[in-house]
Amino acid sequence: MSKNRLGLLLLAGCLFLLAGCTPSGKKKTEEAADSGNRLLLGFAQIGSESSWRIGNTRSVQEAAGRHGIQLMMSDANQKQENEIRAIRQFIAYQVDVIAFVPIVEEGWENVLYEARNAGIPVILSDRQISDKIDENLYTTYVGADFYAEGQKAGEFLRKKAENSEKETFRIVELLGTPGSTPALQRKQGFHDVIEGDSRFEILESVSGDFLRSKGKESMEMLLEKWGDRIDVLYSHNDGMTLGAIDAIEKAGLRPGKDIVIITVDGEQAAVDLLKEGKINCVVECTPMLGDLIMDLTKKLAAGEEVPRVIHPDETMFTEYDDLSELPPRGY
Ligand code: GZL
Repeated sequence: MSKNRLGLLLLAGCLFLLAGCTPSGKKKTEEAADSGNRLLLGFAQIGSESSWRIGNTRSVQEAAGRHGIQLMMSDANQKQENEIRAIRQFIAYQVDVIAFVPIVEEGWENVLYEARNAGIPVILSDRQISDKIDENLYTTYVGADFYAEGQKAGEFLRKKAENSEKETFRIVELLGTPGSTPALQRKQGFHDVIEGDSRFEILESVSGDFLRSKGKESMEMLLEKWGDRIDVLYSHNDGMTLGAIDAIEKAGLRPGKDIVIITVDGEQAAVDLLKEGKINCVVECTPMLGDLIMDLTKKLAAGEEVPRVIHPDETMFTEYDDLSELPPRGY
């Protein structure tokens, strides 16, 4: 075959793909649904910043295998621009469905318009985008109710106060990634529960970016600044809490006793420390979203209606609970 002819064929193939059609002229989605071919899901993951995130990635990979869905997964290494690039690659490849974890809530309009123009449905996984963005640019959100998680943390602290002779509780807070849904809503939910209650005073809230290393650094700074005036640590994820506990013990203080510790995620390491009395409350946030995402992928590829929001069931583990029968956490 002459070089010119080969070039023309390749160009035609690219044009078909870009037009969102395979040579048969049908949308890949219709073709996949009709012929029973494996659906192709593009999943843009944000990184591996915590055991929670690693568990979330594993959940998606294992569920894709169980559901017979072909998975293209990218790792953004905590950078939004990498996520956006990956979503553009999924669009060019004409995947059947796109799912992604918005690392922060802002900055997604353009790439989501491109996905809609390509006729590819989008699932928000784990975190949400800003409500200032056209809500028609994605089909559904599957993930936690972070505001409720913050409320649970606040309600535990109120119960702790009712069971204590202390009159006042001075609180420091480790925040998750600035501008991310869990950081914004875990903070709001907690503050709304304790607001107006004179027993509680927030000394300072600082970011640990959901990282163990930054959780330790931030807690060292807070201990340096506030010392033994700190009565409570509210930390937005277990990874930062583990780092903070290192700092607390290095300062000669007893986590769970000198400083009440409330944490979110429910990793095995945090539950183990709860059983040891070094943590007082673990609010669960499950990373096991894989099966929910695959169910949604199949429904969207088949053109079925899906709920706008799906929250997995979540609970809380505290020092008042009998944890002897608690099964392994799996992350
Ligand atoms: C919450 C998730 C958060 C976890 C952190 O759903 O987005 O990101 O709480 C993780 O552990 O880094």
